[in-house]
Parts: sequence; structure tokens; C-alpha cells
Amino acid sequence: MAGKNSYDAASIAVLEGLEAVRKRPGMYIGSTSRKGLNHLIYEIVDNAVDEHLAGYCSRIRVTLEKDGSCTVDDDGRGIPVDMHEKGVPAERLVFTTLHAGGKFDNSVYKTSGGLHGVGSSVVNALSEYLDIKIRRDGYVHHDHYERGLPVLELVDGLLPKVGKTKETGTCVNFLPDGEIFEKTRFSATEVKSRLHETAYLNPALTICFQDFRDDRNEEIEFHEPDGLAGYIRDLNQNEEVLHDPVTLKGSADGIQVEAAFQYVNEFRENVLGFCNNIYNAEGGTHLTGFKTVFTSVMNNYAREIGVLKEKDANFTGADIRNGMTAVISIKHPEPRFEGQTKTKLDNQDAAKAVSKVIGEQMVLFFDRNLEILKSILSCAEKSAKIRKSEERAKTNLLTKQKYSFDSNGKLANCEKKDPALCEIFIVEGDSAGGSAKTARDRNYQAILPIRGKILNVEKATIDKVLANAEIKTMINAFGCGFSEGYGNDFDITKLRYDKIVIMADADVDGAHISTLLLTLFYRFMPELIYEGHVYIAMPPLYKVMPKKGAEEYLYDDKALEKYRKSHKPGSFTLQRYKGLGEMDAEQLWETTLNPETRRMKRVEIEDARLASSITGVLMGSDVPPRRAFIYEHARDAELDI
Ligand code: 2B7
Repeated sequence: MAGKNSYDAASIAVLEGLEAVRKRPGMYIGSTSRKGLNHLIYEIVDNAVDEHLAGYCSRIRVTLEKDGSCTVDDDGRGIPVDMHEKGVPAERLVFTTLHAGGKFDNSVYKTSGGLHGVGSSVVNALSEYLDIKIRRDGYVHHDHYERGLPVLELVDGLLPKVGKTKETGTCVNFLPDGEIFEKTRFSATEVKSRLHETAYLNPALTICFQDFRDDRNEEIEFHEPDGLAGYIRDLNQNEEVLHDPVTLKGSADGIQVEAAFQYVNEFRENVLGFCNNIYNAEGGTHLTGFKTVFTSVMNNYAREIGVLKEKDANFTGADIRNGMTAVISIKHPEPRFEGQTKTKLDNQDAAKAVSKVIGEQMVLFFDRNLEILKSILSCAEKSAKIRKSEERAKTNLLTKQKYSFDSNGKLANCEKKDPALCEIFIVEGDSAGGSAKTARDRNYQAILPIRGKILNVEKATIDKVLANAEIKTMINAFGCGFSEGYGNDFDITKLRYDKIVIMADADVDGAHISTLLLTLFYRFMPELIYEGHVYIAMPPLYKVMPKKGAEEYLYDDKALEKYRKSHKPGSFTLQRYKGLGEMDAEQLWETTLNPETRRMKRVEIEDARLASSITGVLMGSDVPPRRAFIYEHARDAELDI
């Protein structure tokens, strides 16, 4: 029987495909962590969204069921169930073969940003069970799989019918396989956020989310008829916005392009890219096209209306995007991705199409909206002003002060030069600094005393930061320069000390000094922290001297409490250290300097991030928000302009 043979061949291919997916799940869904788990839902939902894009589905319901499974239901045409040439119902091909393409490869499904229709089979292969009901041709057709393999008997080569219906659509219920996933509990927060995003990108679609786990009975509907403009509005909901969101759209070379943007009164940019409804974390050609054309059109306008004079240089792209929130969404028939996480759009024609559409549409818009144009250009002017003041400060420092090593003569350097062996202690106060100089092992321990409170770098202009004597001495002593907004002159390989130890009193002032130093490192020399070179000395608070037995250092009040419980009052004398200055050289050596006995804590990036009060925004944006601080204090900076 010819039919039987080809069916056997098909089932071998299915088994091989399933095995490949189960063997290397990460290749198909990124990872087997919670992220990969949630991804299963997105793969199924994306197929329903494709059916929406084809013009046949307007509602999708996603339910996190009590038993840990997930149900996705759409009101599309229903996956075809008729017998396919390979002797199985079309639905089985969709759920069992890695390349369900072929027959289904019409233009709409090609626009899919995910796995090009292989998503359903991947989810199936990674599920303990997957149950599907298809409403189509007046019936409810049923199919069921276990770990990717069909378990229902076909009836005359077709799926069993389990009811009649006038409706159409597809309903998939699946339980992720505990043998594959590290965690099998979906994250409602993450799923909701992704569904909301999908709703913004598809304004005619309604997505209902339900969570029935733990008797929660949560239900939310995502419907965003304003599309990208609504997305931008929500992204900026807590900001001082300078105008209403602007949307631009069109298509070129078979690529649909849509963009929306809005400026806010903040020193940052936030530009997001999507291709075929999928977020591109690493950006790519659509963003490059957008940024390039936006910069060039705005510079032209700036000259036209006299914001830039003939002698002035152009604004940089970052100047122009200062304060911008934007979403660029394109539909591409054959997207390609590159980058570490394969989320960077790589198609060169996308850059061209975006730049063509946006360039044309921008001019149409700004010719009629001069007020918005002017307020955007004034954001660019502010940015350019700060950029220039930063550049100047930097050249000043580099030219005049490069060789002013230990300009104040306060650094007591160590004799050895091998950085791997050397340590530098930054010590608060001259008196503690003095004891530390006596106490240290001068072979490989350097001491840098700093006086009083050093400058709070969060609140100072960059010029002031770099003019500060203590900071200058530190930068010079470390030997690797510093990095800031433009260009990175920091070179960790030049670091002269393997360990940089902050030594401050165990009191409020000491904590403040440590915070300021950490903030300084975090902003200007973050690699010191990333690479684990920064430590905080943990000097003891008390010394106890028992009448009998050995003396001990106690590092906190808890330790003292414990000591008191096990030693009778009167059986010991207690010495409390108010500051490092109270310790003699020998005590200082023993508690904070001697590598054999000292206590210190390596600074994690989280500590430094906490220390720096502006953190949240700091990491994620192209324009460092510290420029906001600089701008707020630009009154000082302007003096040098
Ligand atoms: C390439 C594969 C994945 N497919 C169809 C048609 C409709 C349809 C689907 C779907 C997820 C959970 C509820 C086309 C496309 C398969 O071919 S997948 N609807 N919904 C879905 O997966 N939802 C289709 C042409 C004519 N009739 C139906």
C-alpha cells in the first residue's frame, strides 16, 4: 500500500523531529528556564496572531489553568483538518513536523516573526500533553498528543468529531513537560506584559487573559485601538510630555513600516524595535534606518529655521534623540536575525524601507507642526550644550593633568610594582591615614588618606568632579583613567592595584564616605566593580579583653550580645572603637590590613548601584541620565562655555 509506506516515512520524520526538539530544547525556545517556559505560550499565541493578520481572527483568549496547563483559544478559521497528501490530517502535520511550512506557506504566515509555523510542533514536543479542538465546517474536531506523539485513532483517516458548532476557531490546551523545564509555573506578570504589547501592535485585536491558578480568578482584557500611539502614551505615562504622540506609517519594497514617537522632559532616549510583532531586544536595521533618517531630517530643519548657524556642527544622533520615546514596528516577508540572542534584525532592505517611509512622512508632518519641531530641536540644543561641556572637561583633564600623579603628595605608595600583589587602602581622615601608613606592609600596601567628605559626584558637574583634588589623586593612583558619556578612556589593564579597599569608620559618616566613593567608581570606573577589585574594610566595633583567656575583636552589636551571654559581667573589659583613628598601628594591622586576619567585603555591582541613587535609568539608556544632573547644575558649567 503506497499510502501506508509514505505514512511510515512521515512518522519516522516526526519521531526524528520530536527527538531533536526534546534533545536540544534551547535551540528552539531559547532556554528551559522560566523564560523558555513562557515562550511556549507566545509560540502558540503568535500563530493565532498570524491568523488575525490574515484577516480572520479578532479575539484570542489565554488561560492559565488550575492544573498548570495553558489554554489558547482563537476565533479564526480553525486549522485545516482535511486529509493531507501524506495521509494524515493537515492539523497533525502542523503539530508534528518541524517544517509545517509548504502548504501553509502563504504570504501571511511568512510574515510570522517566530518560528515560521514550526512553533506549534515545538510546543507539542515539549508538552506532557497537548489537546486541540478545532471548530470548523460545522464540527468540533478533536486531537490529542503525549510528548508530541498523537494518541487518538483516526476515523477513516480523519480526526474524531466530538460535537457540532456554528463557530470557527482553534483551541489548544497544553501542559509543559516537567522532564524538560526547570520550572513549570508560568509567570503571569511576564505573560500579561507580552500580551499587552501584542495588543498595542495589533490595534484591531482583543486579547483576554485569565489566571485560574490558586483560586485567583483574575481576568483582564487587552485591547488597544490607538496602537503604537497608545503604547507610547503608556510608556510615558509618568513623564512630563512635550507633545502628543506622533505616528508615521507607509510601506516600501513590500515592507510595512509604522513608527510612533513622543518627547519627554528627561535626559534619556528609549527607542524600541519590533519586526513582525516580535520585540527586537538588540535592535537592528529597522532602528538604524530610523535613527539615521531622523537625525538627518532634523539637522536639515535645524539649519532651515536657524537653530544651527552656518558655522555650527550638526547635532549628533544622540542629541536629536534626547528625550525621545519611540516604537518602530515593521512587517517583513523574510526576516533574518543575528546577534547574541538572535534578536537583532539583519535585513539591509529594512533600513532602506524605514528610512524612505519615515523620511517622507516626517517632512509631511513637521511642515505642518512647527511647534513640535521647535520643542524637539530645543531638546537637541540642551543635549549638545552638555555634550560640549563634557568634552571640554575631558580634554582639560587629559592634557593638563595627566601626569600629575599624586599631586598632593599624600599617597604613600607601595614598593612592589606588580599589580597582582598590590593593594591600595583609601582611608578616611588624616589621623587614621597616619596610623595606616605606619601599620601597613609597605612592600605591597599603599595608603591614600582622604580628608573629610569627598565631593558628591551625583550632584556635581563633571568639571567639578574632575577638578576635585581627592578624586584626581585617586584616578591618577589607580592608573587606568576614567570613562564617561563620550568615548571610554578607561583601561582596566593599566590598574596598579589588584585590591582597592575603602577604609572608613563604622559610623554614619563612614557609611556616607563609602557611598560617595562607590558612586564615584560606579559612574566613572564601573569595571573596577564589575571585575571585583573594590572592597570595603570591616573594622571591628569592639575589643574585649577577658581577665582569663585571649582578647577578641567584635565586629557588630550582635557579636557583643552573644559575648555578653557567654561571659559574666566583670570578667572582661570592653573597648569600643569610635573610629579607625582610635586604633593603634598594631590593632589596625591586625583588624584591617593583615590579609591573614582582616575582614573585608567585596563590593558587588548591586551595592554600588544602590549607592548611586539614580540607578534605575542608568543602565538601560544610551544617554546616561547623569547628564540630567549635569544639566541641572549647568549654571556652573556655563561659566566655562
Ligand atoms: C503554519 C500553520 C501554523 N493555520 C492555518 C489556518 C488557520 C489557523 C492556523 C491557527 C493557536 C491557538 C489557539 C489557513 C498555520 C496553520 O493554516 S493556526 N489558525 N490558529 C492557531 O494556531 N491558534 C487556515 C487557511 C485556511 N483555513 C485555515
